[in-house]
Amino acid sequence: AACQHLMEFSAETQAFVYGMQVKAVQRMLDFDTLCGRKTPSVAAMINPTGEATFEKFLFGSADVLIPVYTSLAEAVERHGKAPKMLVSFASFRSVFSATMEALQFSEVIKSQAIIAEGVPEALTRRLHFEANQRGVAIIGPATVGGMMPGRFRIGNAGGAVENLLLAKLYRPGSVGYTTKSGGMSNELNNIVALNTDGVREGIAIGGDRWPGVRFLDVLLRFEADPNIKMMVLLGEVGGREEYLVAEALEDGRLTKPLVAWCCGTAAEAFDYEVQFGHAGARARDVEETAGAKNRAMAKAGAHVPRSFDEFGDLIAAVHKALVKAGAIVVANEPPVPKLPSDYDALKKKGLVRKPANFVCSISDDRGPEPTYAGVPISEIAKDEQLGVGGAISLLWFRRKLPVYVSKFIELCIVTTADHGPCVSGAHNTIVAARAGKDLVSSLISGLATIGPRFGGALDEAARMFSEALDRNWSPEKFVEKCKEEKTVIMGIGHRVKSLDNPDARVVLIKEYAKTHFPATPLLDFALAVEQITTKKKASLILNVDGCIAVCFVDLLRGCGDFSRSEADELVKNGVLNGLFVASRTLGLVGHFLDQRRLKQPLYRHPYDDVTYLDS
Ligand code: Q5B
Repeated sequence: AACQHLMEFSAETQAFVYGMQVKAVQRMLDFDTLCGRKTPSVAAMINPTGEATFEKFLFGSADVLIPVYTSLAEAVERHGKAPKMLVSFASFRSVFSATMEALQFSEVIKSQAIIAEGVPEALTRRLHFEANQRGVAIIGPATVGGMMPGRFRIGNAGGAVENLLLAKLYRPGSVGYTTKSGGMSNELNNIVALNTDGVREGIAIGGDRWPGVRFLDVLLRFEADPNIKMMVLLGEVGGREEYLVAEALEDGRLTKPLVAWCCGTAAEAFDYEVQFGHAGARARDVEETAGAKNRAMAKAGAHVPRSFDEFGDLIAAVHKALVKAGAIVVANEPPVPKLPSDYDALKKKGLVRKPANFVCSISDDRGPEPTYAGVPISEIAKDEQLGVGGAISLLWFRRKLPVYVSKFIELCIVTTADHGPCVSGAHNTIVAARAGKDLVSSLISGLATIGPRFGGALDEAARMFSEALDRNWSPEKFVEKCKEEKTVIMGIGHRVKSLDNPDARVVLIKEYAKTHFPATPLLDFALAVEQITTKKKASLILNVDGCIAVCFVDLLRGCGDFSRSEADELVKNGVLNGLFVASRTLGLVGHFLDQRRLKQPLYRHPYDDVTYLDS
């Protein structure tokens, strides 16, 4: 009965694909391209656990959007009454309910292919009963589906594009075949292509004991199809399907030449039952052995070879006789169609190249774990000496630096991470947070204040002091020159810190440099400048920006890991301000979280704190 339910497949037939099997859908569309189909063979995908959306695929070399629905009901409602096949990738756990749901739409979904393996036999039999009641054909479970060359491909049937081309599945032949699984149908695609004018239709009924559409159903369908001139059956040990075929040969329901073979004859060499790969591939009695079934089919009139080795030759002989008798007229071979190659696949084979748009020399996440300057993060994490300073060394300087250098970086980060709520950066972050802005916006608002007056004086301080030292200027001459040019000395001066109220951060940084650095010529020069500027005003101290800047130049120049030009280039490129940005980010995030925690309302500046000049 299932035979008459199995729908006709044309080059207009479309499927609903149940489950987000994007690779299978792309394979179906690639097959469409090879066959010259005008419309994609997939109408829609069903993703019951996801969201209604569109999924982008390639149809030939063009992009197509295939709709994704969350229910079959919606797919059926949106796609009209034209019959559809359901290619169901529902798992063995959900396939029963998915199939039952699909049976409610039997006026549209005429056939279903169930790919899942491991569906409980009791549920399978119930599904087949219900499907028969509603006139729906089910191929499977545990099947790859089937192949209708030149017209329609069910899911992954036929395998990779190379196989489709080698087996000429892009155009129809005169042979109808049926078998059990994907592997066996691939074998048949190849054998039939090598020995005949090709496959007209191939259906894999599935490897379970209780298939929906059965061998006889498929062969009766072939019998009724005038385009199919000969039939091929590749069965296997286990089950009794082949006896139904033998009966139909004997009583005349099957008249077309049938070449048949049951695999698993080797099982008879064992004195115990052998279970092959498919759930149904086990002989429960002598009649279910491959040998017995081969003998029964041969007796009934099928062409049965002596062994699988002769299967192809026998198919060729039967085909040749049909050609000779004029029953098969071999068509002219059309040109082999071309499928545009995927860039990724060609690249893998080394057949295409293109210059990259980006270059990166600090990190790589393509391997099993990310690397910073080639060092795996597990190694960085394990090395107690490296820490945050070590990670910064690798990412900013692309090398492991001595421990005293990474510890100095950490000291700079720790000491400048925050300087209270009143400084420009924290203030802006707080105001933005209180205006209801999110973390990133509030952080950006604070970071944006870092500049020549606040926190962003490091690079320029390094440049000014080094230039003076490199020109052998005395501290006095340097201060004099700046005065003449009416330039403020970057790294000098502080709003609240002074000789009387020294900056503890500067003390710590100076001490560290003096203790650990090989030499501190620029720090010494800057301290001599401070002696002069503080004579003018006690607040014109070497500030935290200036102190870090000159110490870092001493470090880059003196640690032995950088050439002089590398050291100069790093400063020129902005590494020192980067240090302040990195550290202050910690504090600004803290201020944002603090405001959120304290549920602070919108800030409005008081009128009495503004001098209005227009009144
Ligand atoms: N005078 C920092 O100014 C500040 C002079 C100078 C020569 C100088 C000012 C300055 C250079 C930039 C710099 C980093 C704007 C500072 C930081 C991080 C922070 C912040 C925090 C944190 C302070 C009074 C008199 C005037 C000026 C003269 C001033 N600076 N002369 N060279 N560098 N420095 N920025 O206090 O004759 O009376 O007209 O621009 O290094 O941002 O904690 O707050 O961690 O968050 O407003 O530490 O020094 O001084 O402008 O009233 O000047 O001194 O020409 O002379 P003040 P002003 P005169 S660290």
